Amino acid sequence: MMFSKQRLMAVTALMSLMFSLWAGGENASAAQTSTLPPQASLPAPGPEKGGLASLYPGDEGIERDPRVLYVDDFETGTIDQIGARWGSISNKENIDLSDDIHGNSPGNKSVHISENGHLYTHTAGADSMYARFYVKFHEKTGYVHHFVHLVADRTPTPWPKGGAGETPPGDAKFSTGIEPSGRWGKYPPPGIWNFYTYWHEMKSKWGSVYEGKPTPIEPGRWYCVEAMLKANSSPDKADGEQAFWVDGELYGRFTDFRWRTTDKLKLNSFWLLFYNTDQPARHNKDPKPESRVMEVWFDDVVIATEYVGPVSARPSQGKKKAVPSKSALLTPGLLTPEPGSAVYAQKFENGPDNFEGGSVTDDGVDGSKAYAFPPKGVSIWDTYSTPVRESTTIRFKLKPLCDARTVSILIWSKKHKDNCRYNVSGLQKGQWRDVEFQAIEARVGWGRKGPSLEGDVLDNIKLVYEGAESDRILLDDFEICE
Ligand SMILES: [Ca+2]
Repeated sequence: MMFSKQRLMAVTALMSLMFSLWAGGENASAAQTSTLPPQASLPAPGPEKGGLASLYPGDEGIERDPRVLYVDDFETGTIDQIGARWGSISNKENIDLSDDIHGNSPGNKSVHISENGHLYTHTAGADSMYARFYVKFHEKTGYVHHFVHLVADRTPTPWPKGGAGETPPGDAKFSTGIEPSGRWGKYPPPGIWNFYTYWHEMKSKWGSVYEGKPTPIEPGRWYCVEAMLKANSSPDKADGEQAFWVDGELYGRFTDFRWRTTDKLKLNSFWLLFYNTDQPARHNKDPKPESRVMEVWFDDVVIATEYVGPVSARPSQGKKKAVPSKSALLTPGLLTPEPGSAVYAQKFENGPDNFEGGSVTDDGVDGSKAYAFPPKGVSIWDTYSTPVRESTTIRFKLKPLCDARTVSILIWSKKHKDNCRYNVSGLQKGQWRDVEFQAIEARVGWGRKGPSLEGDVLDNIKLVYEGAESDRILLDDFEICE
């Protein structure tokens, strides 16, 4: 729960910011407002004063505030276009636009998901993330398995990564889900709001749960929900936080987290998720799971580095459409550094170079040569050498001529005197697969929970898989980029 000391500090910071703005005089504010709405130069009002949304009646123009990371009011575009700008959509056939809107809606449409589906997107990296959204469960809703998540991911991909039951390394990932939970049948569906949280110091491999105010969620009613994650200020400090608000009321605030072990790990991913299985009905001893209707509506997503708050008042013309945001991953180099130039490239047209363990063969990409290797592997040593930076990238193509679906990649680390590992799974016999990953994704240990290759030198690689001695996988278009 909230410490009064922190409240005092927040008020002090707000006052000093206000004083500095006043002291700046007219010229300073004129310079700031040429392209930004005038509200953008105001200090952010805290939760007690309505938040950023109070500066933008009806959310009008809120997407142009520099503190705002992402906006979608679902007023623009088709489901396909919405999926494209978010970057990842799943079970598209279960997602449609609806005219069911909340009482303060400045628009005409919401997004509606049946059974299972998600929209997943990325923002510029930030040290704190506030995600406000409106949500309504179907009046006959059952219990929900997993729901909306805020994520810090060092090596973001357009698609959400799994990770259930895995403790993430402190320099790679942390996340929290704002989720409805029946708390083992204690509350009627969908339950109460709670946090479901994963980070490197979590107590069990299945994450940690944080219950807030135990007010049951009413099915069939719109709510304004806002979840916040604030990273610890430095790697050795346990001063991270998380909090959530319902209709502008603080329901839970949890402090003293050491979410991350490096400042390079930023909050940058948002997962509007509706994930259902039969598990929560069993866990909550739902007496009539067959009568449940698993549907949810979302609207007015605003993600910011400050508290947003519920929509305040009406837009100037009664209704408005936002200029919706797009995933930060769609702007090359914004979130992950672009791979540098190639320090080594091999297409096997002139032989194997220093690759060992297999042999050059035909049937490469587009009728070229490739390198065929058996289960015990292919490796290359002392042929290239490059310091591992954030941008250092390994690329190649694989095509199994056998039933193997997973290839393990081993990179020997001089620094850790152990192999760093990365796995490629889901390979299909007879099909080329493009593999690309950042060198810092390779980590020590079978479960890849140890340290990464960060700060090491990349000068070797080995690829192995399980199979019969006569099995072969083709390797082609191998490339190491700085
Ligand atoms: Ca809307």
